[in-house]
Parts: sequence; C-alpha cells; structure tokens
Amino acid sequence: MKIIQVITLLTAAVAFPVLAQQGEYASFQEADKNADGVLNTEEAMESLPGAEISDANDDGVISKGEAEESVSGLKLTASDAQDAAAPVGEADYRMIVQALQRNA
Ligand SMILES: [Ca+2]
Ligand SMILES: [Ca+2]
Repeated sequence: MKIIQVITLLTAAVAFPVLAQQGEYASFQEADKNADGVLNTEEAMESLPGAEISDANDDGVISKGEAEESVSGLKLTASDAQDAAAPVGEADYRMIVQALQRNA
C-alpha cells in the first residue's frame, strides 16, 4: 500500500507540469469554434499563436501536411501523400501543441 502511494505521488508530480503547460493552449473543443471537427485557418491562428501554420493550398482548412510544414519536428502523417491532405483533427491538434511545447 505504501508503494502504491509513492507511485501515485510520483505520477502526480510528473504529470502536473505537463498539464500546467497544456493550459497555455486551448483544447481542441475550444479551438474548433465552429465545431466541425477540423481546424480552419482562422481557428488555427487563434488557438496556436506562434505556430504560423499556413494554408498552403488555400482551401481554408489546415491539413496534416500543412501543419507539418509549419511546425518543426512535427510528424502527423504516414509516408503516403493521401494522409497529408487529411484535415487536422483532435488527435493531430494535441500533437501540434506538444510539438510547439517541445520547440518552445
Ligand atoms: Ca473548425
Ligand atoms: Ca489547406
């Protein structure tokens, strides 16, 4: 029982700074203002300041490939190009936030 308590405390100590850091960025639900499940250019600019993710093909939606181009060290796609055209969703958004925090 003592060991479990120590593990719980250690886990909390390790997890807390990560949670505190993530607080600097909006959650995906907050970022996705029109709640369509993808990030458009405006939503990306507002929720990911400093990322400067550009909508390279000008379709109004941020794709995984476009996010990768703009954030150093970010890897969202498999090797196939089809994947790169897929829009950034919630899981991708979390990866972007983590990459930005690593780069900060
Ligand atoms: Ca949206
Ligand atoms: Ca685009």
